[in-house]
Amino acid sequence: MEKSAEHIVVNDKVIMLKMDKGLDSEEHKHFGACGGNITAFNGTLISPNYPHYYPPNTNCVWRIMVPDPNFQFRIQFPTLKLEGVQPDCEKDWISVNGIRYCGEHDRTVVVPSASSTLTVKFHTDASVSSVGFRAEYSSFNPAGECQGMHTCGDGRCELMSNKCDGWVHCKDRSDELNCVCTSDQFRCQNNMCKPLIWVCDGVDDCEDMSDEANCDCAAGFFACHRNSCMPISALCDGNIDCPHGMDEADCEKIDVNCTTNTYKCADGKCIVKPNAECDKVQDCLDLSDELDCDCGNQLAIRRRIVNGNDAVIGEWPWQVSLHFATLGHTCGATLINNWWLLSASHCFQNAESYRYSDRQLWTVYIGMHSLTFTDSGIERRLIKRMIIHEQFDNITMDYDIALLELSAPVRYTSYIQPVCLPSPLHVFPANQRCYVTGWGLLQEGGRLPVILQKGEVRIINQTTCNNFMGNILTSRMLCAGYLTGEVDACEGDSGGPLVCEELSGKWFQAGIVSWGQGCGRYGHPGVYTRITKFREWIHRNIGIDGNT
Ligand code: 4AZ
Repeated sequence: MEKSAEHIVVNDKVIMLKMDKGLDSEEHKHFGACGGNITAFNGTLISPNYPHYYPPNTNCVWRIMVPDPNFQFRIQFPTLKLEGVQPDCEKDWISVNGIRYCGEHDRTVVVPSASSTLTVKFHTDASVSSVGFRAEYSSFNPAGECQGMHTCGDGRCELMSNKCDGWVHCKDRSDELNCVCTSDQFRCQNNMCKPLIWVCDGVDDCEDMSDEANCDCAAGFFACHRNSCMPISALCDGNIDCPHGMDEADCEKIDVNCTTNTYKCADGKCIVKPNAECDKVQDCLDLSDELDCDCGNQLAIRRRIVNGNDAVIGEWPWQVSLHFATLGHTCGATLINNWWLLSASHCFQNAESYRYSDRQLWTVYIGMHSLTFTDSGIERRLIKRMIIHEQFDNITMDYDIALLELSAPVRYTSYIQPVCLPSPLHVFPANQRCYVTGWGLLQEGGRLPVILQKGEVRIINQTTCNNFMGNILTSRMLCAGYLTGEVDACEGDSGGPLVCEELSGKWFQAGIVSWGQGCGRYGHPGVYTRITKFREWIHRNIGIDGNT
């Protein structure tokens, strides 16, 4: 058996013919069969009736063997929705080589098996049922598949230089496990190594909070944020060292030279404080930093659902759904004031049979949560004026920004609020947790949701992202998501927002969903239009005199 993927597929097809039953997933779906003995290098298992609810009182056993004993299996679950609660899983469960899994998982669960056989059991009790599972199993040769490279649990090969560098590259995190930390790294409680400079920076990089624990500051250090420590010399030095720029806040340095680390007041004076706008502290002598701050407020909700996918009603009150002709939801947008929406230029480019550039063919829904129109308080508008950025390039996707003027203004409610637009110098630091929201496809090539979806993504450093993407990003673009894929925007989310919460509790829009190679793919995070580059353009076009 050779190592190339093509061979695996070819062999797989040959070997699939030898299966005990007609065990291709389609046949399971059609005949309701479940379980059986399989000899294959890779394949797919689904629960009976998938993607519809599985039947009660079901027991299935699959025994899977890889034809080459030098190979090992891994199995991953792109969908796993079973009644029950981990770890007991007393209701419905699936087990892989004796370990049970149940409940709802909104990210792929990867189970390395370290063995050339897989025994997968599926059990359901007599009570409530759910969507079930879709499992993809594949095999790899741990001895030689990734010569000179690291083999991830899902078989991907990763450069050795990516191993133990603090960034997770493999979906199963195996490139960051069992590392010997270097002198400039911190050893997390879970044994991952992270750069020392990430310790006590307010971001849970270890994912077990160990890099953010015990952050009481020693002499000569000050607390940045959530007890994180920095040398005193970093205070008010004009450089942003702490998350949210806390080390440059309250420095009382007004009328300093305007640089990339300063905020410019309406009177032209600069202050050494990043993200000073609308932070509920009056910094500029002319008070301009706290003017026009009726934005970015979540009025209808008190807390968010952790790790949920469905948004809570009123959680993203600036989110707008743009419906094209008879196609229904087609793009997202955000409300930036009573009259204007922000969206992506590429949503309004004509396609073969659709005149997307015709403003009269669009309908705008504001205050929407479910595409079924069941919520009260939805405002419907037409588009009076469409402003596409004059430098939009539909090949490179540069300048992917558009403004839409509403046919009539909207009144703000708990469910309809504008988002805050960041000043050109607003900093969204790498690793900051932000949210992308929209009614886009749930998976690449998948279906559209009915309820507004939210996904937590992290801002990715521009240089890191550009390296990954082959240097095709411009300075008007920003990456967010995960280099390993997983949470991402997709078709239909375009034009919608990437928003980040500031310490003041206000939400600022960092990006507009623009493009990406596929959705949630490994090494291809979502690319967004970088809003800080456009506040002056936005203000010029909607008739507000910008101060920057
Ligand atoms: C799209 O087709 C699209 N994964 C939007 C965002 C992304 C990919 C595609 C990002 O509108």
